[in-house]
Amino acid sequence: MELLIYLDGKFVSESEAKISVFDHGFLYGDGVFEGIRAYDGKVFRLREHIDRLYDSAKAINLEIPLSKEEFERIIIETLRRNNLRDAYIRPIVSRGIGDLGLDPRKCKKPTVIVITKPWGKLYGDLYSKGLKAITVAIRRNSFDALPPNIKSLNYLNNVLAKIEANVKGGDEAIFLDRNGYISEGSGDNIFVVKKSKITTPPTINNLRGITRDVVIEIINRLGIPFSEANLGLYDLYTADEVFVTGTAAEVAPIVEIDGRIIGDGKPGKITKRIMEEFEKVTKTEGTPIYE
Ligand code: PXG
Repeated sequence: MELLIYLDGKFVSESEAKISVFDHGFLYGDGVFEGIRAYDGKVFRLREHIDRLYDSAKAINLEIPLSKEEFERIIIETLRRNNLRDAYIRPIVSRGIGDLGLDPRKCKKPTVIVITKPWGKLYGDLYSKGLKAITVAIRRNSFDALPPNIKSLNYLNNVLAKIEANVKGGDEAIFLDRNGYISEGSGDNIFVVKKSKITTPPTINNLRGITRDVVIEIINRLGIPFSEANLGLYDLYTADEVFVTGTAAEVAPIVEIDGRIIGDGKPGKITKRIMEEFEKVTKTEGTPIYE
């Protein structure tokens, strides 16, 4: 059975879910998106993702033609129509159909899409073994050019990082910003543990992840010393533990960076504790799909 996709007010099958070649989302990456998860029949941090979607749209001067409540209802309805309980949810809002020119004023109506798919673990057995990461030569988009805080359809910067990691044999890429500060992974935020203290970069040079926020809540609840601070390569290479966080990645341990073994080369104690707590939170919280 084909999955049903929400496309501009209708539910259509995957093979019918097509957009125009004149859609500026396709022509210029002019649009915004989100990546959301449902765990066991509940959508995790739905309102936070919707808020970020609308903030991304605001930042690119795109007005989403739906209220936040309507958007949430569409997401729930798409999951119901596909009978999903554990799912990846991808809302997309593009500038819409326009002309070949850049001018967004030619686009009269944003295109609204919601894709939902069954989903399990991103990294399989790497959650117990740990991931090998590499820092990439390509720098993270700068906040004064294309702010990484906008979750836009323009993900070429991230795709280039992923390609570099693939070529160099890493499971995940780590970006530096143009000043050489640690930024984030290709699709996740990064945390460093040193002497039982946890640090993550401030969000000027990375996307403020919803998972990042959840993990900071967990860290504070566990009473582990925490700060946001700029980090360099030295801090990564000499860390006791490193982990990344994201909707797709969840909380994933990094055990090697650029050939340096992190800690004892196995997922660290604090990382494992946070992974356990994160799993508990995703199991208990969320907006119910079938009530
Ligand atoms: N940084 C970037 C650049 C991201 O794209 C995160 C951090 C983590 O944010 P959340 O809110 O998810 O904790 C993301 C989001 C994928 C994939 O297939 C991953 C993301 C987005 C789209 C696809 O791995 N991560």
